Amino acid sequence: MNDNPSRSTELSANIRRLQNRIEELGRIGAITGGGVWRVALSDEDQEGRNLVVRWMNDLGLSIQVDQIGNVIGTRAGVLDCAPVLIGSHIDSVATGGLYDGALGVLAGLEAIQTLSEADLKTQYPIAVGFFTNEEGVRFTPDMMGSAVHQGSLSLQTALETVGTDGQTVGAELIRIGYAGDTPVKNMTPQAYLELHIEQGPVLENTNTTIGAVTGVQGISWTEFELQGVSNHAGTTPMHLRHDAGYVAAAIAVEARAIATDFGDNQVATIGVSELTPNLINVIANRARVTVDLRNTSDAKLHQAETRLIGFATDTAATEGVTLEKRTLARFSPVEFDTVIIDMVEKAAASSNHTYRRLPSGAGHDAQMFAPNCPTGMIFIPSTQGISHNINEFSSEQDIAAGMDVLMKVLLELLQKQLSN
Ligand code: HGY
Ligand code: MN
Ligand code: MN
Repeated sequence: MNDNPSRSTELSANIRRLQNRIEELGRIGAITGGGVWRVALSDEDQEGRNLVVRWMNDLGLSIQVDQIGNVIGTRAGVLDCAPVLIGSHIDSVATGGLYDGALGVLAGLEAIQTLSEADLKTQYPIAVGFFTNEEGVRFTPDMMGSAVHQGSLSLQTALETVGTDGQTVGAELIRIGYAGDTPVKNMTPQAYLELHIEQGPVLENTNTTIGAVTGVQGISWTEFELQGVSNHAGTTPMHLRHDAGYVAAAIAVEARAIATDFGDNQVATIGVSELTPNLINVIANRARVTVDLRNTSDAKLHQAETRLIGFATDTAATEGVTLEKRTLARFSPVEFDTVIIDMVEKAAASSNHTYRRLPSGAGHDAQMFAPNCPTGMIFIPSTQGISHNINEFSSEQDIAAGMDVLMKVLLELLQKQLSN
């Protein structure tokens, strides 16, 4: 075993092997025409998990599956203590790309394999993990597994969560064989690091290769269930209508108005809008609509939520439609560790990669670790800023740059005493 950390500067990962793994994992749940469907706790997620666990086994990692199905593989260090953890997710949205989440997990595997092939001993153990249900499209909230791992969501609440198809998280974990017995909240890493695609246009539009991520913006997911009265589209006078479809549409228009009026970083998305009976000549008696609000400022996000809910409540009352609302996810903005942000910038500069600081518009498992240990993220560009779309793409050159920065920061973390 080589314990000369200075040799570590010569370490370079095998990008072809990383690309091959991205493509191999991408064949699981592959959508004809491109992209992946690997929704949390589905058969496809199970198959993807099994593949990554096989790769962890091939590397001789000590593998733990916890009670919410998070999987962490660890390579021992000189010290017998909590590891430096590289993580992300392998579940996807229903119209996912090859890189969202998968890049971070497979880059972690590649980093460990590179260390082992160099026979390099590290002070701290290093671990790579994938967390259950990061996307939150079948079971809410998103980042479920990492939230339970770090104690901000109770295991029981998560296991009892009923998905969009009526199944519970607990039952599905058992069905796919990932209801582990390692207790959750069992580990706070020395540090947590995540390589991820930006999923937005900033890096590409500014010709920048590396993002030194400063934090994650606040996220608010609300579901409105509206109950009106079905009636004939032609015979029912307008003043006698209780049109759930109209209220759902009004909520959608108001969500966009909030983003327009607030400006700055405020975004608003109507992701789900379902009418019942959904027929051209029938006034909808039921509607389900979801609103995703995000802002880097928690205070402004609260203002946006208050305006949205006030509008929805008043509009439903005026229309004589009952309204039930459910908060599906609510995360305040988080800041990442300035020491790690500096490390990312220094590592990028040392390899002459262009870099810049930016907040993350998307949620990530990293945000669940940020309150508890030094945490940071490295972004690489998304072509045309596209993600949560089958056309998501990042170039091999940018992946190599992200891997290069990850290795450099990792090696520093693995040998460095970090103040907690
Ligand atoms: O919703 C998000 O930002 C993440 O993709 N789960
Ligand atoms: Mn992701
Ligand atoms: Mn995602």
